[in-house]
Amino acid sequence: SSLQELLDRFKFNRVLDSNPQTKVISLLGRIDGHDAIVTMEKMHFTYETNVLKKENGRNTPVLHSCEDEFSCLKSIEAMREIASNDIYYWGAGLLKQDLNRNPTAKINLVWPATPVHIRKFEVQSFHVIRETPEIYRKVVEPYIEEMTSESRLKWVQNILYNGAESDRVVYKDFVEGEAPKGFLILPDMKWDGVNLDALYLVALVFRSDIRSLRDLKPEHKPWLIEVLNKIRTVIPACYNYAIHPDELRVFVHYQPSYYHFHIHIVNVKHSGLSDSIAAGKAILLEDIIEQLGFLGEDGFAGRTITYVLGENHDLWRLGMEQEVSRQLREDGIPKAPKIVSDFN
Ligand code: M7G
Repeated sequence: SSLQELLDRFKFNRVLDSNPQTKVISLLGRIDGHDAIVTMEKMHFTYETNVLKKENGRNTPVLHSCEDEFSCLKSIEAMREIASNDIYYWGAGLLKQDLNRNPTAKINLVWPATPVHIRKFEVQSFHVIRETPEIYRKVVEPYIEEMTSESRLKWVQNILYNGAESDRVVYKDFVEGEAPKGFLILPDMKWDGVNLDALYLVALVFRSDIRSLRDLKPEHKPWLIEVLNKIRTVIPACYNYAIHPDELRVFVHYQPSYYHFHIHIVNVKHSGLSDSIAAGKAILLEDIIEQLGFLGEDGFAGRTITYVLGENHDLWRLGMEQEVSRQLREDGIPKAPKIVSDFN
């Protein structure tokens, strides 16, 4: 079925999360008897675009920065003034839309959604936890092994080997026989693919021996430097230099949702991305590379990593909850007093 057909059969159940600031809403429902999560996000505005123009007397086209019919004010088709007072005016407007160049919203569907997906989207409480090498081996590594199942990473395999989203791949670096070094870059599911202020790409590596940050060792350092430099060389050129190499936030998540090594590439301007670029989740690739020069031969396997974990994450009930309490006791942090609720 197409996305449109699937959405037509969506039976609403409840709102998982709604955020007026990021203008994102996530709904849980069912399609053909299976759980489905629909996320809708209102799109941001565009103002300028860079286009290649050929000029008289020149052979090579030159890049121009300019407005187009969808640039903020130019796109207003109808206006209703709400009120005015002294030097202040406010109103509501109807903007020109276009399915390709100026869509209204980005719509994501996960179907059939697993309980892991549903819990990830739901409002939850978060905790700052310290993952020591010991707790990693005891609790996290067995979990990661479970989460690298074929079905969970099918989308990654589909992109790398089965041509999924192949028309969207912006860069592919793959030399036969040199698979451990290769990677490809394509638009992330989080990006509408139109608005460069919200540019969000993901680089997937072909090698499958690195499940997360934890598996990175000093021997990977030269390779990571190469990957980062290719990202910074290729991406600005791909987007007509509307974005520069030093305007790319290049980072890795810990914990990630998918345990096949990948790198996030995001416009530095874009900060409204819930926890995607938050301290305690995103680690700059530059910092990872630098640290590999200081960590021993075990690399990140030997380091304590502090991050933010939601209570809905499986790791919370698999042992992180007890670990946090244990650490607080060990650190001598006083227990929070019991708070009696006077609300009724
Ligand atoms: P992560 O750090 O493992 O998870 O990153 P999180 O950021 O979702 O917590 C995985 C990245 O891959 C995310 O930015 C996803 O939006 C993106 N992604 C996930 N899937 C299933 C797809 C997909 O099928 N296609 C593309 N292009 N991106 C995806």
